[in-house]
Amino acid sequence: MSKILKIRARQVFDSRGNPTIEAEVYSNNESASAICPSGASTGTYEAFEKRDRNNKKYLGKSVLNAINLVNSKISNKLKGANIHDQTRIDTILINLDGTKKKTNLGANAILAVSMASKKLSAKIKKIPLYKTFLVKNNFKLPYPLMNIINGGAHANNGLRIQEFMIRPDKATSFSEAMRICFLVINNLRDLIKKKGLSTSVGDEGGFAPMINSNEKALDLVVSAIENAGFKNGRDVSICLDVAANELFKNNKYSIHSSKFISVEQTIKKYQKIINKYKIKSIEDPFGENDWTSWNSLMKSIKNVQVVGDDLYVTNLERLKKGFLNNSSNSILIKLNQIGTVSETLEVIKFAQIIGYKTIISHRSGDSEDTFIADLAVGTNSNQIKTGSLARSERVAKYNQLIRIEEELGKKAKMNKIH
Ligand code: 2PG
Ligand code: MG
Repeated sequence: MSKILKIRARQVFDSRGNPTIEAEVYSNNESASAICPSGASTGTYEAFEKRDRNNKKYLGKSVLNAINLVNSKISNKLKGANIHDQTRIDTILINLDGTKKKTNLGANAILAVSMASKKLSAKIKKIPLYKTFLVKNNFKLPYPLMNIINGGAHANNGLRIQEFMIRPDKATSFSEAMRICFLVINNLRDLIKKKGLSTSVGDEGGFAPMINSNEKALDLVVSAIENAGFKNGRDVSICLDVAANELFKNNKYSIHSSKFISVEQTIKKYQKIINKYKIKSIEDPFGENDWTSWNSLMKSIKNVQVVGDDLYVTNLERLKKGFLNNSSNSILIKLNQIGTVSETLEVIKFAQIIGYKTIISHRSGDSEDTFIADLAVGTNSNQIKTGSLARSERVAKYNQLIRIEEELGKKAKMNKIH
């Protein structure tokens, strides 16, 4: 049995330049580390991210208290634990914290330790990380959901919808999926340039041109798909993350323009853009407490992937509620919304049992850590959403999937989308 000797944490920086936690777990002369990501458009029900709000040195954003907790309480408690027993490690962490939202230790402290432990176990066993999750053979690669135009809380261009993504449905291998996205992105860059707009990128690597209407952004994406030689809705599909929590007031939504309109009108507009732009997936179309509207949308559209992110926050209780309410047909998975690897796997397992698609996701504040690439393959998740082909913290995850595909060789298959 390999035991945990000690755990050390340090403050590093995420892709937005904000402090975050890297934890390093030690055992048997080996160690492994993991970095916790951080969101900007967060759901109210997410696990708690611990920051030093009153410490002015880093404008209240440092994570030094959480780091002290890893180095003292967490390290002491996990010393001697079997590194290969992830469930027990995570249970110890959950119990040590003792709160529902992990407010004592902070989900960021807990998750960094949980992921680093998982990595160390794989390292000691000398097996690739993706082989240590739920799937034992017949590994499949996820389809990338590339966020090629950034808006909402991830850019300052006034675009109401947060993420305009493409999914290369035509691809029969992961490398081919990358090539298709590469072509569309390059064509999109040319189109944006021709319009005299900026081709600089937002937090997730997608372009963030100063356009202020969803439809103008969608027109650009369709033209880029066509200019690249593909058919929209067949070879490449458009997928959206509305992040509607940010666009909600007094039971009304301002998704389609700055004007707040009723849920019925909002659904009509959704139907219109779904048909016009052949949109195949919509994430967070309504707010995190608005269960009725989610259900109404599910009843009014067909053949569209409806994804719960802020709605479920990778939380089993909320997913069960959504299932009973027929709120969606897929779930976005973010480790730091719940705070441990084991709880994340429980949610994925349940989602797959009830027939929901699982989409593994980065956060808008992310790092060079590629844990989620392995998690996507190791859980047979249909899709992975990890930004565009820009910014190394995004590209790192795609590159890891290319390595996994290469290692699997002829056995590598793409997952099923439909
Ligand atoms: C989302 C995510 C990731 P954030 O809303 O899906 O794209 O953004 O990490 O800011 O919550
Ligand atoms: Mg989202």
